[in-house]
Amino acid sequence: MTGDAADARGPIAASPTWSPTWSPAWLPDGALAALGRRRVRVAGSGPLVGTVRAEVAAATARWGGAVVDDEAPADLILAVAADARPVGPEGFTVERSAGSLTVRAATGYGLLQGLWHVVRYGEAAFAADGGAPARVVGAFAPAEPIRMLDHWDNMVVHPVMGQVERGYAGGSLFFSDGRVRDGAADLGRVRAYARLLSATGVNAVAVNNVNVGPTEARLLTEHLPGVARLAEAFRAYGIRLYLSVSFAAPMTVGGLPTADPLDPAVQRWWSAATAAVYAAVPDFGGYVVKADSEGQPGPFANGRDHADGANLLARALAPHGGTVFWRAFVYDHRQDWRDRSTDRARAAHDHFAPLDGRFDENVVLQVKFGPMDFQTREPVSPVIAAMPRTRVAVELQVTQEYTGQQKHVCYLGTQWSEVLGFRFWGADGPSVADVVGGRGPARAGAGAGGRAAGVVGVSNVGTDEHWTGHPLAQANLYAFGRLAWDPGLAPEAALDEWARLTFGDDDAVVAALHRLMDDSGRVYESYTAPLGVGFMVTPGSHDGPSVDGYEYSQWGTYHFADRDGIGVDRTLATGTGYAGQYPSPWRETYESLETCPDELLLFFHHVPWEHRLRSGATVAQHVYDSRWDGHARTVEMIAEWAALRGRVPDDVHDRVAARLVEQERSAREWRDQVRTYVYRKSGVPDSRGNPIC
Ligand code: GCW
Repeated sequence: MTGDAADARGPIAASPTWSPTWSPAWLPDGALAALGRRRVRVAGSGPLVGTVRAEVAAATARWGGAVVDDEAPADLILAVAADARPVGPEGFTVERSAGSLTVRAATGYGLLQGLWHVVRYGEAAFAADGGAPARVVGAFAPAEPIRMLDHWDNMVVHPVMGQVERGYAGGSLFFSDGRVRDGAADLGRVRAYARLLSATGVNAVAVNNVNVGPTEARLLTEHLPGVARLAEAFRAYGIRLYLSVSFAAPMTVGGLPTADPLDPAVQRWWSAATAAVYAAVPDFGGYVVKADSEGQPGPFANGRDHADGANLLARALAPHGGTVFWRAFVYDHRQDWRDRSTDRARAAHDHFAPLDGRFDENVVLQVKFGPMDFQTREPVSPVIAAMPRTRVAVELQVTQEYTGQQKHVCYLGTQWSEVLGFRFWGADGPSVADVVGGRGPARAGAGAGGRAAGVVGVSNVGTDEHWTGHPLAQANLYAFGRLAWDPGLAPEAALDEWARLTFGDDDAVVAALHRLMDDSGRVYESYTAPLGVGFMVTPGSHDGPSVDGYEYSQWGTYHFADRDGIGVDRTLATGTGYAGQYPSPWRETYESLETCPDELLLFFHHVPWEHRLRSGATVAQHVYDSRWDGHARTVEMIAEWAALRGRVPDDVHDRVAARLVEQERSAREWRDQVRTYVYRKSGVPDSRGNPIC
């Protein structure tokens, strides 16, 4: 939801502070120690090979190894080789022979990824047994060509949203006082950020908010020199820069009387503006667009559709090799809550599925993972399955808008892994990761497996010294990149990599982090909105509980609780028909009360309070118990973290400890509000006898 004057909001973003120092996150000095102790040879040329060489030089100087030349024996060889093409432009191979490890890639980018691969395994990369059980040796390539982070950063501080919309980690890394940052310190930090992202596999960033204000609309014009500075910092690590643009820019920036996509003057304006961007940033990635969504301008104003709108920008970008990311988050945000036939969950599919086949090749349709809005639990958006002739990217939310606002520990790798692994056509069919990676089902007119795009995440960073407010939220940023590169990586394995890189190989710390974090998404879910119903949050800020906060509002986010029951009937038989937007078998699975998974029951069905879940508990009792136990778990978490004092840096320990106290308080508030609400509405007692406050 956007800043809407009529929408009451609490405090949102932390004040935009600039920290002159920052946490090394998952690249502390020690992370490069194993490599730094070796004799390393780097072969190849070009800017990214230069980055690899500089990393190796710094690490060997620090840890006593050496950079060696062609003839000398080496423990590690990193080489760009013209014939090393079996793994595509971003991949690399790793071989071991006669005691040395050889990384080969066709490009500097692939070599840089090979370097991070070796860093990630530490000493195990060099172990005589091949680092078993780690898979050090082999051929590696990303499953998803697009691995992008979108920043919702404003240049000026928005009166309601702060500088970073839904940002919980301070101000913007990129902008300050209405300008793009400059100066060595500021750009040095952007470069440090690029380095961290590169080590996760992220290869694209959009630097400004999709809600584009008047100042930000001019990133395309007078702020271009600043954009070029940012692009340069990212370029050193192989990351391409994108801008969010306003569909109305031809009017607001260009002074034209219309933004109609079919108007030749509008088309000329976009072509000229885009050419100017490429003159400043030759490897510019392209545009991200939120159109006809929550008040942003779009093609509907001129009676055009979203294919017309997206293709307008795509054609301006095409001569330069750029791409437009067109968001599918289009719905009626001025709904009447009494109207039960309008279902926000249906909206994206209703708007976009009929347009399949009409988008140009360089359009990527960017679809939020669920049909509503980044809730803790939603079904996977059926739009992803409905567009075989369109390039589709799935959008995840790394920033914790609805998942604890970086005050709660909530490891999101688990959720993303479930989303990316979801199989629309049943267990033997392709997964979401396959579909967005261009490996979908073969369908008439769609090519072998659809078209390739990838994964986009909304970033969770800011100027905070820990980057992410909650230091443990760094794991989400790390896991995002790793799962976008390899969606088959177990979320616990991604967490393990992050924990060992960040805190070193202290098994007690790593084990404690697994205990705290592996299940933290489910713990969060267990004390907040139950069984897929979502949106029981404080309107505006989305922070903390308000069971009916959005119930009688315009936003289309209802749970329909009354004295008899709760949930939204989205069946074909008696509801909004949303379940029918899925292919089989899911349309039948969701349609039936008998087969609908418990965790999504209230998303698809309106049921009596004493309806029995597949687990055997009634809905009311499930809500009572899980909220009670979920809160109890947060009490344990405080003690588990306390035991790590002295084993992790003190500043990290203090910050996490303080936030765990807040998490416990908030979980208690959630527990009490939701339990009380259910009891008051239903009159059903808690059979376990825990107090209703
Ligand atoms: O999740 C909602 C947020 C808005 C955001 C919007 C979107 C950038 O509440 O703050 O606006 O989604 O994704 O466009």
